[in-house]
Amino acid sequence: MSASPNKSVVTEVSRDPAINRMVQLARTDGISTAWDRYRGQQPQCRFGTEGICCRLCHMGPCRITPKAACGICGADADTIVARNLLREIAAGTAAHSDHGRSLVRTLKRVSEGKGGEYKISDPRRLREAGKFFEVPVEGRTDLEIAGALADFFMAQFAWSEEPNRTLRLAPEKRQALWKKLELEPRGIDATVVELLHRTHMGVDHDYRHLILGGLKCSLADGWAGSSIATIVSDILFGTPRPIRSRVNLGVLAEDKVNIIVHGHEPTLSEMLAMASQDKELLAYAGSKGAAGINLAGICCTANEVLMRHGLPIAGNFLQQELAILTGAVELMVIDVQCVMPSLAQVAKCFHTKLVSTSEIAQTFEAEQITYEVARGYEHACRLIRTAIDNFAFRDRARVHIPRESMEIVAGFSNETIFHMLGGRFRSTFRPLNDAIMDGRIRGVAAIVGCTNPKVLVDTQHVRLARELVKRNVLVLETGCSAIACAKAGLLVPEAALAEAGPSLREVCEAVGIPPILHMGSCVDNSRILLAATNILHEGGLGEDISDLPAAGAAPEWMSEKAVAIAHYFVASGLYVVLGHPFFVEGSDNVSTFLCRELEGITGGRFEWEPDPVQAAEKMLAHIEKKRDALGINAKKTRKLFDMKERRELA
Ligand code: XCC
Ligand code: SF4
Repeated sequence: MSASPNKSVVTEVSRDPAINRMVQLARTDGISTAWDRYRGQQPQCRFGTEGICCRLCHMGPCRITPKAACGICGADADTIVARNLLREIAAGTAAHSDHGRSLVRTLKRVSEGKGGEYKISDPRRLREAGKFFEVPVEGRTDLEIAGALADFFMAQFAWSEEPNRTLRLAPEKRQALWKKLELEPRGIDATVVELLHRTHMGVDHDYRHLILGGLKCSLADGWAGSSIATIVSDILFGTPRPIRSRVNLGVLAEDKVNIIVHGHEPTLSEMLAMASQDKELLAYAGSKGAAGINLAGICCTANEVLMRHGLPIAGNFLQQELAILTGAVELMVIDVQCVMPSLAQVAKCFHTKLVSTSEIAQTFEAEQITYEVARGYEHACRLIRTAIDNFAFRDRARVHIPRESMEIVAGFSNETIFHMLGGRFRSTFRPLNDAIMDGRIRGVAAIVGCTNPKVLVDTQHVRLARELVKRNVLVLETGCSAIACAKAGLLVPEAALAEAGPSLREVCEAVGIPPILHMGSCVDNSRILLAATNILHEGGLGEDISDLPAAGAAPEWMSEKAVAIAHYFVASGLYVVLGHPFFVEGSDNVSTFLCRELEGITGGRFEWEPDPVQAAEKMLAHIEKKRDALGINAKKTRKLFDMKERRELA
């Protein structure tokens, strides 16, 4: 590859020894990884970092410099920075939502009896969703409801005079605010298109107006595209329940055929999970000298199959190249998002086969298959056979599987939390609300998002989570953040309890939930939005998400999807701390708008804070501010009555 690794440099790139060792091994072998290429990019472009390079038309590209305060068309730093940010939100929203759409297509196929081995795994969730979205359910079969619900969800993508109906998942007061601010998206695709239109040369120029447009688009992600993805995944593949598994590169097995699923859409991986249990295939693997078939995940596909099947996770985003570097991966199946194009180069150095399975995603030198829902199981079996056949080509002398692997408990959907908190008789969030109200739990924090070679990988996630639970804040996690904390042992309930503040610990032990809850993949950030809504509906903690003693954070984020997520959290009224800013620092006005002024508009705002301890302090300060506003911090002083008062009371 272009940036050749420097063999002599030994540096720690992560808190995870498995990562450090594999990166070192790559350097010794002369194979470049993201960290080498990161070094090759130094110094990174200042214009890009500050967001003040515009190439939205071909009079440009234009850059804002001390000599040139405007581009050729007259766009200033504020306009340029805001437009660039919006295009990221549009791309992030598009990615999550297209993932949602592909699941809806599968649901539709199933309803028509053309879904192959796919089925309705959670009919209860199907009926609940049908009822909620006013799709008739009475007297209809599951498949009829599934067809109607798929049509309803599909209609959410197209432009409509009506705001997206899925916004009704949000608390009423929030919906009213969106209406007042004209932030309601009217069709997911239409809103993405609108954003691209607005940011075309010569359209929308006022940075405030632009950013509000960005917030509207982000709502089409969180409360529409991503929510649809989560709901349909639950219907098709089952609503997650607590499940135990293991995480980190050490889950790869020296004596088994190792297959990695990497990417985001859970459709094919579901079939692979099923096919990996197939007796014939297991026997075939045995005939080739393998002790079994070991399916493990990377990135959010990993989270999906972990949440539903307890399949092990080989690692998060920056471990994708390292997994192949173990020399023990027979097959890596990739689909969409966060899949590095470098994988083909790394795979070429080993026997690993790389197969791309999405019609929209081709990687040079990876084999391409055209995935069809109706033939999903057949595809999966064929892929597993390919992997088994490849086992013989593994070079045993080059196998280096790090021994690190940690236990993990995941699978905390809202349905599960309801159930766990409610105990035997009634599903309810009440015990959680009570604990927040009486201060044993100070509040709730979401830690989400990617890992990034700009920082010591995983470290910010882990330290932030530790700092928060220590301060008696309940932590919700998704995506690569959850995997980072899992590798550090924080998703083992007993270990996390040991690190939790005494009152958080007491509540968690009493109701039987861990202090850090793994809620799923990145589209499952919609579960976090719903958790906030559920807490509000339970009562006693205000009427809107912005009233809640809650905050969000993405300490190591890198993707455009993370940009969209951060915006829909803020548009939903949450305070969001990012480990590094968006590419907006070239405009003080845009930065001030995002980090200060937005609070007066949506009730949420951004903060940039690279230090995890400071980030925890800031999140806690915000949480305490909200608690004060709710009046739940007021000390309940016991009133002592004198005799006269007692008589009056009687
Ligand atoms: Fe990708 Fe979802 Fe980021 Fe991880 S957290 S690097 S987006 S896999 Ni979503
Ligand atoms: Fe330059 Fe304006 Fe064209 Fe951007 S839109 S490249 S600032 S002329």
